[in-house]
Amino acid sequence: MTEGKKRALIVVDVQNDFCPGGALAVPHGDEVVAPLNRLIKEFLNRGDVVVKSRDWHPRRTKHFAEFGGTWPVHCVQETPGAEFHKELTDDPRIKIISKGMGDEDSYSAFDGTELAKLLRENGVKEVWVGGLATDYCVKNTALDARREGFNVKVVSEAMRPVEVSPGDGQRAVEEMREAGAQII
Ligand code: VGL
Ligand code: ZN
Repeated sequence: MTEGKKRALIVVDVQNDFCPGGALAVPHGDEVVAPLNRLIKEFLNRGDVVVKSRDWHPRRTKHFAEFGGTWPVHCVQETPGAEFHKELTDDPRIKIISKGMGDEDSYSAFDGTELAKLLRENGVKEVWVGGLATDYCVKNTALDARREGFNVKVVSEAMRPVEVSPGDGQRAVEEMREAGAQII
């Protein structure tokens, strides 16, 4: 293990349902794949930690409009929509974190998961965050990473917003910056 500033890359929810053609498509969502693949390669080559989070919902959850929530049915466990984008790099060294298994809207990859523990056990000090969507899961993951005491870098070219309201993407960026995340 490297001394000092060990890094982790957190690839947030790059799943079919968040990409064009998916159930909750993020405009241009698939454009994050190429820059993320470059980062995955760089991090793995250096021996840094790479984590992929995935939205991993039961068919019935209050997260879905059908059961009183906000969103169309998406990323249901074991369905094609919940699979990672097929071009996203796969590697046995990558750790997978599943989230959203309950009834609450849980957007952060830290919420109800072992992510903070996993990062600490690996001596991580700094996390780099990218993926989908900027204004939900990327934002909440970056904010929680700050709360957990990590240095945070958010990779602009490797994320896209869903923008339920126009401007949500830019507001999310401001919020992350105000929380001490560096936008690169
Ligand atoms: C997400 C909306 C609903 C996300 C997840 O991954 O950003 N957004 N569930
Ligand atoms: Zn979801």
